[in-house]
Amino acid sequence: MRLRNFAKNAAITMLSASVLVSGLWFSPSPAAAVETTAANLGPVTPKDTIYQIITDRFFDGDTSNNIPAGTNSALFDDSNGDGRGDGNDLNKYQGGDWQGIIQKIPYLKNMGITAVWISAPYENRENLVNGIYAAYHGYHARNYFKTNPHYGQMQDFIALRDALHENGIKLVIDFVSNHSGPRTNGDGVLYEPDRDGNGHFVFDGYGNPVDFNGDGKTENLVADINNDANGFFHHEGNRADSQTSKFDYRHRELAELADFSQENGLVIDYLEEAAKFWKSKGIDGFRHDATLHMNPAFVKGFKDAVDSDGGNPVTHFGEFFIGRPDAKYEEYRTFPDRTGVNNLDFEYYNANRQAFGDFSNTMQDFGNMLLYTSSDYAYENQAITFIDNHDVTRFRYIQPNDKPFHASLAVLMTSRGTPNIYYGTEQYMSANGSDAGRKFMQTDAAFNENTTAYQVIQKLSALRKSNDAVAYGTTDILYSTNDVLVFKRQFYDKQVIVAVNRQPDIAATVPALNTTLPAGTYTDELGGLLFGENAVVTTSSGQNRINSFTLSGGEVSVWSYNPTMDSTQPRIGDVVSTMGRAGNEVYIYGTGLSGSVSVKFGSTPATVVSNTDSMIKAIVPNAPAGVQLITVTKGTKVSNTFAYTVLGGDQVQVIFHVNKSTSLGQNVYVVGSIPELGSWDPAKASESFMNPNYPNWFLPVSVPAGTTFEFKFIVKDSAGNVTWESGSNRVFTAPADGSTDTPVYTWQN
Ligand SMILES: [Ca+2]
Ligand SMILES: [Ca+2]
Ligand SMILES: [Ca+2]
Ligand SMILES: [Ca+2]
Repeated sequence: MRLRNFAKNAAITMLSASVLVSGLWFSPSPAAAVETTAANLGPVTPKDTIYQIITDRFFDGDTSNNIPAGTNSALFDDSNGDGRGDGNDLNKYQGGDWQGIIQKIPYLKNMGITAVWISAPYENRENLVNGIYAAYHGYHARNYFKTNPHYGQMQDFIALRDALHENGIKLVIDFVSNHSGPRTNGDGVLYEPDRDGNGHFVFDGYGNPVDFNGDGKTENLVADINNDANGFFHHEGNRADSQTSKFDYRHRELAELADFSQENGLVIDYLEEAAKFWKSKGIDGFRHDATLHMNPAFVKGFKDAVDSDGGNPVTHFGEFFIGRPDAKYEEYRTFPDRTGVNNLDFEYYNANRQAFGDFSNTMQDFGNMLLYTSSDYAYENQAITFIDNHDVTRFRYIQPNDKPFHASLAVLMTSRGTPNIYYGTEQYMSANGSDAGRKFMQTDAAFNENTTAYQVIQKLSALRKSNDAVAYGTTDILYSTNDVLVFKRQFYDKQVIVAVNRQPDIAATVPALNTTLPAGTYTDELGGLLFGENAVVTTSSGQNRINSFTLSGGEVSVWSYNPTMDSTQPRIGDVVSTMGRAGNEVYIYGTGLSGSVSVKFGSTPATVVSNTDSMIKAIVPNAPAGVQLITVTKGTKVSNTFAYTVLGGDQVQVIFHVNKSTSLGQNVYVVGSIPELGSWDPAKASESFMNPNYPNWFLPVSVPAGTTFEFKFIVKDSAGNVTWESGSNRVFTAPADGSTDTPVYTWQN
């Protein structure tokens, strides 16, 4: 089958693969005009507030790149010929760029934004598909090692990085490793820069590709879906809506985009090196596109390869797009545990739309979502929460009424998770549909720093920074009805209570609430911006209470209790990353972490590199592979635990194959002697196999390179009953690099 052919191709071309792997770093250039590599600022944490920018659609800071040299002027929306984007034809480039983001840093910083997520920065196809569609969005990659010239040259990217970092703002880039460009129109191609005699890419002093071999071009074809000699792409065709199996959504095309064969060692190497190239530019994280459509074994190895390069983990979150309810919920829910890549929180998004948007669900339902996701998600505070994005109708269109709109924003900023604000939300940009929502902010809105929405974000991003309850806390629902929700975030003694009424014109009475707040008066953290009032806590018969109070229409009150914590008691609030291998850095956030502390992964001590009261930088020790509980000890006091998955080493893919006839409801799994295969526990076996050519089942699994392991295939039915194959254990050795297929085994009856 195709996968086996791909693996053979990978073996045949091993020589070129090794050149590719070793050949990515920059030619030493004594004339370097800018420092193109740099340390990052640090990963995004739940203390941050992210702002999502479609680079082309934010602000034009450099009109000279609106029609880059050698590109088609028809890609640029400028009917009136003034050299600036008109904001009319949203299928074309509008002129927004990295210089524009630099110019708006004061606007972002004053709003309390501490991280930006920008469009994929590398070159995309330079044509108009069907004469209409430009790749202004960055999702149609052409050359991962060259900037998108509509956004700027590499020196502009470096200038953006430096300007953001100087202002304490982290830089997250969109990254697309599911596909290149459209399969049609001569796209679905990949290019790379010229190489020097040592196989290294050649760049000028600014980091832009140069014509080293003198053929008049600065690029060379790597792969083409229409002449795919090295098996870079799946060739399974576009996925129809009716095709809903795991194989269909992972191997078939998303909107006819050339789908990478993430099981091919050449492709794995190429994409890992591309991501490492951008990491070397000092970015702070990746937002991974279309993770629903990717091979999780690839994602796990890819994320690890990036984090292990230099050993410093950066942020990873991905777009596992689900609806509600959705049969893929379980796969979505466990994706971060299985890959180390967090999710954009589509459960939050859907629940918000239904509770604060069309009111099709109640505030009680919304509160329930906060509770069950807190329990279901392994790392609920690392889920990236949002009320809308570039792929959906803007929330403002769904909810044009200021009061529930602002209430939704206030709840986003105080809920579990790390909030992400879609650009223009703070200016009430509104549109029906995802494409229409990608408006050009420069022509569509003012950059007004006095809007209520802007101030809600500003005040609550400050609270998120100052009170650990918001970033690290648990969630309790104190009271809920159809229209009212009162919830509490708590991290030990630190607490924040949010009371919200979504009805714009109907007041609601909240009965007296028992509370763990000390007696006293708590002022509204929003300063009455959303009609909030003070809360008075009194003690009666030993119980502290907030007396019955009224929430006016659209009222949101936020009350914070933020005592100084006992600095002798270490407490863990968050850890980045949550998966990695021995030798990698790991960042442990919380309180009481300064002074003489020791860190353990299970019972294995870890080296502490540096520490402050709020953060420890440590090194992942050589602990047994699998989930280990991190603890921090200070004197006689031991912290709470935090689960971390230790990888057994560099990850490669083993693609298992087995012939097995099954009955309806049965699926095939593999279980084996190593943690990656569940350590012989069927409950921790692989995910279910795919069977596009039934009864041949297959599944790529990420395992440590070079490991010899024993395994067996099992079948589980829909009730969870397990049937083991008979016979002796099978044995296989993982490859040293990339991926390999097992033989096609036959189930042992
Ligand atoms: Ca114009
Ligand atoms: Ca421009
Ligand atoms: Ca050349
Ligand atoms: Ca795919």
